[in-house]
Amino acid sequence: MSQRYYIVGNWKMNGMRAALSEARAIDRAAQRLPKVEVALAPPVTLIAAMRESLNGIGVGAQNCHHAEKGAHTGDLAASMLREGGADFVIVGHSERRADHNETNEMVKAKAEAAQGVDMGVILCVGESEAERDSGEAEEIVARQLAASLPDNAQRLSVAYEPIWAIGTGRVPQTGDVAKMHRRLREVLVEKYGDEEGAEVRILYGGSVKGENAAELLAVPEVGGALVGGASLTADGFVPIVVAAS
Ligand code: G2H
Repeated sequence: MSQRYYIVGNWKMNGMRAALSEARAIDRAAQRLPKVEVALAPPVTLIAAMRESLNGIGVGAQNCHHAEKGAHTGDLAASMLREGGADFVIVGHSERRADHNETNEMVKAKAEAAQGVDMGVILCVGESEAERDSGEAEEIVARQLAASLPDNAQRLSVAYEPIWAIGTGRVPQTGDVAKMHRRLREVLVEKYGDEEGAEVRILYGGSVKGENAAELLAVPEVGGALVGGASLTADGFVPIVVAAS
């Protein structure tokens, strides 16, 4: 298993050029903390500018189309994102599953498209509040993951993001995070085998902040964090990177 925590900021639909100063401050801090792998996924409009001005952190995209090219107005192929400066893609975020009706099959195809042009993939899964209340969350998310996984584990990370914890300030009990990550590890090992299945990092996402990062990162099988709101400023994000160092 990789020793370094992977801390990724998902800027969602936030950030104009003025926000590049925050990215630069995050980059400077990350260069002082080489034990942590840090990355940002800004809106597409900022990918190239970040790639040019940042040295110590990865830059990625928040989505890609599954096709290589063609008549898909407004979409972007993984190869285009890569040429534009992205070295990984987030796929299957619950906001895209909800806003764009993305299915597990589509998420799998997007992950494979990104791997096909040698990009990293962060594949998101997570349960709704009703699914959590049903007492079946682990099995529901395990099935979602199994159906979304690409055929190989090349440059793959998984992000477990309970939907009810996203942007709400609520986080699961660490015991529940541990149970879920353990179950997702089983799915990965079943799919890719003992060795490759153990290498895939499983990030936690959902209201991660400087104040709760150390506790969440200490949970067994948590290999990093996917951070939304708190990643938009250096003041919010750097303490999370420090907690991972
Ligand atoms: C979950 C997370 C980032 P936030 O979506 O992927 O967002 O940290 O704002 O809950």
